[in-house]
Amino acid sequence: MRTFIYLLFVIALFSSCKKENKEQEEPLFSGPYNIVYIMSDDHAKKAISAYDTTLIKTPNLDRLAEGGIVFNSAFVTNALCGPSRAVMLTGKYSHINGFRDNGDTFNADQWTLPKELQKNGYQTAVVGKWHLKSKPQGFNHYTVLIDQGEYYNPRFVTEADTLRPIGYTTDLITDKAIEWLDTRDSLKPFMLMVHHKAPHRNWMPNTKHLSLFNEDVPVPDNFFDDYENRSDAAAQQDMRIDDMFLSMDLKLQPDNYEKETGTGGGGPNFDPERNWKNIYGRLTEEQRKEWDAHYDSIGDNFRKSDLTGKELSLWKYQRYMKDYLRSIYSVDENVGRLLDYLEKNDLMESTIIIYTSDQGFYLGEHGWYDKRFMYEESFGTPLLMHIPNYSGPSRREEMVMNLDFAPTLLDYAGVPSLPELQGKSLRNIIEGKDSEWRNSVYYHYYEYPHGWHNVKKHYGVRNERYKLVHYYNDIDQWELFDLKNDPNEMVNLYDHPEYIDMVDNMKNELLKLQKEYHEPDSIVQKTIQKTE
Ligand code: SGN
Ligand code: CA
Repeated sequence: MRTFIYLLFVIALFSSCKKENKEQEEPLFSGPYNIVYIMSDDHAKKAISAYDTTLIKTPNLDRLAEGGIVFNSAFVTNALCGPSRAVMLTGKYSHINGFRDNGDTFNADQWTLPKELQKNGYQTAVVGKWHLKSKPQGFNHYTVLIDQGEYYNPRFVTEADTLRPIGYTTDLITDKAIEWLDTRDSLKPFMLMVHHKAPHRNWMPNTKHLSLFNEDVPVPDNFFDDYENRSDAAAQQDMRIDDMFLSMDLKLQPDNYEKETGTGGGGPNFDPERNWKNIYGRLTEEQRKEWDAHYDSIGDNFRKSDLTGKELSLWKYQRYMKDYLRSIYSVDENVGRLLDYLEKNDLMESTIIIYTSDQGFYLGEHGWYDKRFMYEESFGTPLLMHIPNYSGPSRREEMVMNLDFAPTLLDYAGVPSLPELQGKSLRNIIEGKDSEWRNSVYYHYYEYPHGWHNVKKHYGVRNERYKLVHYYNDIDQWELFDLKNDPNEMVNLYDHPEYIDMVDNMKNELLKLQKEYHEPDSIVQKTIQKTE
């Protein structure tokens, strides 16, 4: 039945284009929409020119945003890969969907968006990073990377096979996505999820882009943060650019330096040099030649320059940023390839396109890389949407979340939402139907003390102006920030006498959200104890 309705819509759309007399035009395509959901890994908003033109030009992402919507205040519920993906698939917070940190295994038997769409006549496919451990369910087709995946010559698993194509992963993921689009049943609506590995650590660009970004990149004002006036959690993380590995992060070879010095966030048993040897060893001879042609001289210069102290930190920052931006260049190029395909195949008028990241990332703010914290850089995430025939405002300020993706896409698919979904359909904002959008967002991060980077467990609430965070477990400290006067979150106002009432207000809001989202009592109690 759905197929039939879809076919009618397609016919209606086609005939509407042919008619000369405007008054007799059929209504524009109104669904069920196709969905192309593109998600990269660790892409900071600041590295998309639709948000900020300082670091990089991303013409294809901007092209997606043009005529569409740029969400300026999009957030994740838990700034880590697996948890974010699980939220997207289920429309529920980590404590409900059961996937709290990257050490968990996703319970794939639970309700998910692709299963629901499939049930309602959609064809579904996912290509790229998966990282949920259990086998994908609810997809007519999947080609996914194993675990984190590799930047070059990656291993993919499909429902039938293991593949190991030669090439650069961002290109290959797009190839596979286009192959699927080409072979799908074109009479049915579809949802295609394209999950890039890039620009995840260790930021390996395509060799053809190694010559880009040779100018130095501006250094954030708080790069040399001393973490004063913050909770101890900020000082005790292990994600400083200063502590990056010379080998796997900065791509030096062992003869370029005396000894590896970084801590790199992986704990004492992680062996960066062995890891780098494996990664580098995966390159084909030809790839290695192109790689070395670029990095050999960087290594030679590094050895000769004998950098120390701040100079060394800044050298690391520049090395990191250049590889990060080059990796994004390829993501942008490949988004362009996909858009070209959709345009050539007349799919733009019937397809919702989303570009987002599994969370934001630090590009030197507080001296950091990685994510996890509820500070703006990682809590925030890019969100660009193409909606066919959209003519509303191109920027939206409402606080939206990755929690909202499932309800939004159900809405555009014409499938009723489920009461247990915890997000809201963005269509309400997009079509101006909801004057009562949420005015605060709730966050909860769990991966501690296991996992990477030593970021303490915390939860918090943010409204338009203020943010309250509680670090717990082996610490019991709070932070309050005024985002208007202190956008870089450098001054914790929690103990400031002038903010006693504000702290109270924010705690009440926090409690309200914890109850609304059904946090377990053990968590709610941690807030209540502090409220009395
Ligand atoms: C890897 C990285 C970490 C990163 C986690 C989680 N180390 O373990 O730096 O925080 O992934 O990232 S690496 O040596 O493998 O690069 S996530 O995006 O998958 O959550
Ligand atoms: Ca990520």
